Amino acid sequence: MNKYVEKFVNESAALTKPDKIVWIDGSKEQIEALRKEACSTGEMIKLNQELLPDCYLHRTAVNDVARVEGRTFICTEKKETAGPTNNWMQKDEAYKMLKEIYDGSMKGRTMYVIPYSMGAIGSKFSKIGIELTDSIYVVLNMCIMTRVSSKVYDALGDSDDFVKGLHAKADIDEEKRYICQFPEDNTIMSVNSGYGGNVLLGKKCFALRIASYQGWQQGWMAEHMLILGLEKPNGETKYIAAAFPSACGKTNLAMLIPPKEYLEKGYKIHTVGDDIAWIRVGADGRLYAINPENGFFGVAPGTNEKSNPNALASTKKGTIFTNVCHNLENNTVWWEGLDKNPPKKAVDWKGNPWTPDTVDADGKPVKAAHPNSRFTAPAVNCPCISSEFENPEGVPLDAIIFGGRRAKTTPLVYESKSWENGVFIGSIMASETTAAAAGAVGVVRRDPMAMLPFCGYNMGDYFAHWLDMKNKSDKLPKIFNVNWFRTDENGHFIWPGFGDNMRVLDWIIKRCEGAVDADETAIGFVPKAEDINIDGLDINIETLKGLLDVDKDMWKSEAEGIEEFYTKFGDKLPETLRAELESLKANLAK
Ligand code: SAT
Ligand code: MN
Repeated sequence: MNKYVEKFVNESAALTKPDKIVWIDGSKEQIEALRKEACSTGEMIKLNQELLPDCYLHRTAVNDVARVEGRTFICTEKKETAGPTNNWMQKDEAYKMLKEIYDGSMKGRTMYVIPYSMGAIGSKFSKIGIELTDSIYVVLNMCIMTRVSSKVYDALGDSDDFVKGLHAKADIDEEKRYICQFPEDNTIMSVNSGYGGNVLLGKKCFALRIASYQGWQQGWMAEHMLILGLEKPNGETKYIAAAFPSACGKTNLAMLIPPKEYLEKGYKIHTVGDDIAWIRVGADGRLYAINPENGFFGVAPGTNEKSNPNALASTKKGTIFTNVCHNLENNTVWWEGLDKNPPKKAVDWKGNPWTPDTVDADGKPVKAAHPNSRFTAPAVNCPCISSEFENPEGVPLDAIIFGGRRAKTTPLVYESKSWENGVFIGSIMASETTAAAAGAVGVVRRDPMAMLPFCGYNMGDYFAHWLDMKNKSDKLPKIFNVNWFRTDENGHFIWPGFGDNMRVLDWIIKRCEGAVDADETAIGFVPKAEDINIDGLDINIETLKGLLDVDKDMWKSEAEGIEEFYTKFGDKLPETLRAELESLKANLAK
């Protein structure tokens, strides 16, 4: 056994005092035994094995259903390292405070030791983590979301280069819930939660918060991005990475099915990843991306045969459902937006009996599934998974897309004028908040590169790191911004979205190939309306022009918002970005 792993396990066990320690090897037999055990205690429910083989349902505590940004900390020696957008705790103080909470927290429980690899085991891109947890639910989810295997120890050898993650459910006490990242020590400590993003430590805590810090130190990037391959009728595949905040449709875009007109011509979309991209400069100077994950932790509500058939198909075997509705008619699952046949006899996400007529004390309909209920599905289940999914070299990027959820202001698509301008566009991203994080929903907030909750260091340095990629690569992808969410005066979405987003990807690829012209506006290059293919859509060219419109007055107040946001960063804000803002203001004044 690697002596650093041994020391980590021994020290953590001395602190948390579990009754026993179980070493996870990811084998079928071990997984099956854990499923059985979880079902015997009610932690999981075995679903209809004919309709949903190897699928299970789990409910978290009612107070524990989303990431908790207010209780997520970057713990470093100095506050400046964490920067103005992160909660910070001095790291020694954090360790001290946490040790008290962890002390004896696993008494009467089992500690599981999970060896996992983010990225294919042994790939240059990949990184190793060891998560210790007292939750079988976490073990089983990690076995889907990451590569869990004893082979990880072989890849690690006698090195100390792994991320230490310690998770304890403790009492699921909200007041003592902490999700702490120690990027200077490759350490994560998560306590008093049992919900996905807080406890599957390979995901946001490692693959984004710790990895973004590592990338900054080592010259690569960890981003909150899906990765897709767009295959053209001539067989050539272009790769796109796209950053959107949580629950803004990354999984849907990554698994998009092109509209009929495109399918007939031979266009296809291949999914490489739906949430996280690790990006490095390759030997040829291009940017290459891998998806470090091995599964999809997708939002269930709204996923259906029409919106995302590939995601739905991915959930038909070996999937864990969290906080969805339990359909008692046939022991399967249901959620709002799955179909128009809600079960007549069911249990809601809180564990209460539910029918379509169930109302609360105020007479309002009760939701069967939590809006942030999730499926954890193996990537191999996805019908459109890319042949490059396991490629240890990653895929070369042709375009990077930023996108948010904005009812107004931001046009359907525009292209940056340069890499620097593209970084500026990423840095000013704003989006309406969603149920993926605890707190108000629908409030516009700045979320640079969709990394606000996930950047493990000072965001001013993060912007500088993005700009610095220009010194590392002379073949950088083009940068675009999209917004599928513009609404009309009645609050209805104007753009159909989903599969029809292919039409926008088509324009983006054409721009990368220099095949179409565009109009230069104050904010960047906007398509000529006739270059977006709307054949077969209910939208006419005038509506499309409206979607592409850049309203100078709205953008003037946007520029004021950006200016205010930028002041947070003080002298950490790169001069290049300040100059970009000045140039935007000058363009708007013209
Ligand atoms: O809950 S997760 O953080 O894993 C998903 C998300 O919010 O993007
Ligand atoms: Mn995400």
